[in-house]
Amino acid sequence: MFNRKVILLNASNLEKFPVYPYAFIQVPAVARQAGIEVICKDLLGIPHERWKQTIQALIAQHDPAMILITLRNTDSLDSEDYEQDELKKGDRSAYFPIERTRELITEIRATSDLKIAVGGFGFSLLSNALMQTLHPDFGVVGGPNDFFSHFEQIRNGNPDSVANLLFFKENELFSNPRNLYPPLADSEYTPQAIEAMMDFYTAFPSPGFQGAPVEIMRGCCHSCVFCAEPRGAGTRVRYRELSAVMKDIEILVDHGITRIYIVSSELNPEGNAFILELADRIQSFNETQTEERKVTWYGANYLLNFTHDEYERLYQSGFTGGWFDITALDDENARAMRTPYRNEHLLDTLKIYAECESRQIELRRAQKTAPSAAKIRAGDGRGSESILWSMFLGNPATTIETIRNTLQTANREGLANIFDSCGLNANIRVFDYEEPTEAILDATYSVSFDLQRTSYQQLLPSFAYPPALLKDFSEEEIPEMFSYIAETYLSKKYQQMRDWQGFVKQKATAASISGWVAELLAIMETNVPACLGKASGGSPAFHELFAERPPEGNTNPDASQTAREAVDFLVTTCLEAFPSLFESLGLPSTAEELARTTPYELALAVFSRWELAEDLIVQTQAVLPEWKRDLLQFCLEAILYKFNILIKPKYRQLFIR
Ligand code: B12
Ligand code: SF4
Repeated sequence: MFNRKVILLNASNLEKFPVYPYAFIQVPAVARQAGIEVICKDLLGIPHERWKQTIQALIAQHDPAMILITLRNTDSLDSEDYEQDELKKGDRSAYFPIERTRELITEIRATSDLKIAVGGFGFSLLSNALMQTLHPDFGVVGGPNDFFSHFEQIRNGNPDSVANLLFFKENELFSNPRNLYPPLADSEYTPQAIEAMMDFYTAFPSPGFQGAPVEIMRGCCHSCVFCAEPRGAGTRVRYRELSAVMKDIEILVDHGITRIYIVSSELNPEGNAFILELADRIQSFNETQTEERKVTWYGANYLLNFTHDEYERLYQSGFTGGWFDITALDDENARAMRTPYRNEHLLDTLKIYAECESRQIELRRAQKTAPSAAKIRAGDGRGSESILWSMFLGNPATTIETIRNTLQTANREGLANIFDSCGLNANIRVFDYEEPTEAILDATYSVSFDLQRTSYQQLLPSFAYPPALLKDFSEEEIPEMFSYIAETYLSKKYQQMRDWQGFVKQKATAASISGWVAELLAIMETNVPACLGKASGGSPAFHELFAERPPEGNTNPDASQTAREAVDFLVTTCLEAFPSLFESLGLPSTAEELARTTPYELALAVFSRWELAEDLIVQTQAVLPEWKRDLLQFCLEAILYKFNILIKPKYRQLFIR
């Protein structure tokens, strides 16, 4: 009879974002059912030199029957985490969890003869290759149910019939058939497990506890090219008993945890019924609780399939959001990436999503100003005041046309004017199982442990920018272009980024502006804003705009407003005085037209005539007298700046075929 204890280690935590591995909750829960106790230890923060000592101490204390290792992530999937400059900025080392796990196995082998088994999501994705690289005694793909129920048999050297098990026999790798287990039909959390989880977050407080993970389903019936879920967790969705989910939530609440991180492929891969039922259960639970015991919950991913009423039901129950994996507003791209989104429904559901988010923000604002009705607790996930969306636009199927269609559609549907900000990834992590084409492989680079780029090796972090974009843009230019289009044509973010004082200081002087005002007043009657001070040639606030340093060393809070008013006045008056000049340049020729225009429409107008901003300005050279030409140039630049239009030759194709 063996000691019914095993040790479970993790050397794959991410230093910049420590997460208590959910495997430390789930694996012991499954093992408990087979009467096996699991002692968990995360090696984050323990220097490599002390690993041996740590392992020896654990073995001495617990006398385990085997050592298990969870390999949650193969790497961070984020190319920035493998760039020297980025790492220096964050003062951290590069993240190579496979290598760390290999080192851990070496240390264990040097310390004991115990058998070693490796499992976890990262392991399950690349199990054969990782068996060859890490050479543990056993590997487990997916759920450990059969592993624990046949534990004694495995230890006795008879692993043949154990589902999901990988092992070597005379150096040959065997991989038993896979069983796709459902999530546990009972509660997973224990008071001890909760205590260990919260101790972890006390030790690693940044960014800190983001909610207790609670699984509700496993697997996904869709097959988005860039997603590991169907491969790692299976293509059949297996739901968890809601009573088990609620049992875990209640245990967590009893231990003071009310923020829940729902773990699933998506919240609604096969429809909304299941997640709405969960929402109703949580809502009923919350109704019976005191304010500080009410639960809020969020889920990593959800498909944008909810109606207004359904969102309302989710929010009512304490849902605080999640995110979604759309690639582009372009059906061809969606088809190539096999996402379940098509514009016919996507555009409507994006609008519904934004409307519902916006309503939530308004409600939260109202609640904040009425503290007696306060329903928002610090850190419950309901703090955001922005409406965000994101796209996997840097995907292998992205072409210039994908971007052109996306920008055009976003403008046509008014989406750019709804979202406060937009996130676009510039490249993707490449894996063999995504079956990359030759073109993608040619564009792929891997990063070695010394952060040098090498040819593609899937066990190393490997990334590819969209091959079609690399024909026109360099690897540096793609992220730059993406962040530009995200803030200008896919959201309102550029509006928050305007530095009107900086613009005025760079493009004009106090004298030139006073001169333009005087000339304009000589040819037309108009109301000069107070900041420009009609007769005196500018108010004190106006002159402060041009001061070398802001008074008393602080930025003048009104300066930007003054600068903006001054520019608005000059542009509006100039449009009114010389509409034909703007018309001849193909630009909006009245203040009303300008107010109605969008960055996209302006970019289209500008790119249909000019390749460079300088070319546009050169067109005004013939205008006389000189003051009028200078004012016109100032106004043109102000219009381009206002709408964040960058006229770069390479950007033209994003608007014009
Ligand atoms: C929720 C989630 C998050 C949340 C976590 C919240 C929380 N409090 O736990 C957040 C957003 C914080 C997050 C962060 C990250 N995540 Co994440 N995350 C997930 C998600 C959706 C669920 C993770 C989870 O807990 N699953 C449940 C666990 C227990 O499953 P499991 O590890 O597979 O374990 C099961 C079996 O494998 C087995 N098992 C596990 N270990 C062992 C060991 C042995 C010996 C045995 C026998 C069995 C066994 O038992 C478990 C029960 O069946 C997964 C995808 C998924 N569906 O799993 C991605 C996923 C794991 N994350 C991923 C990544 C990349 C990250 C980040 C690196 C992202 C980043 N750059 O910041 C960080 C890493 C954080 C860290 N410090 O480790 C990737 C990993 C891909 C890869 N190739 O490595 C995944 C697969 C998603 C994806 N994009 O493809 N993540
Ligand atoms: S729908 Fe979501 S979970 Fe399913 S394959 Fe696509 S991205 Fe992955």
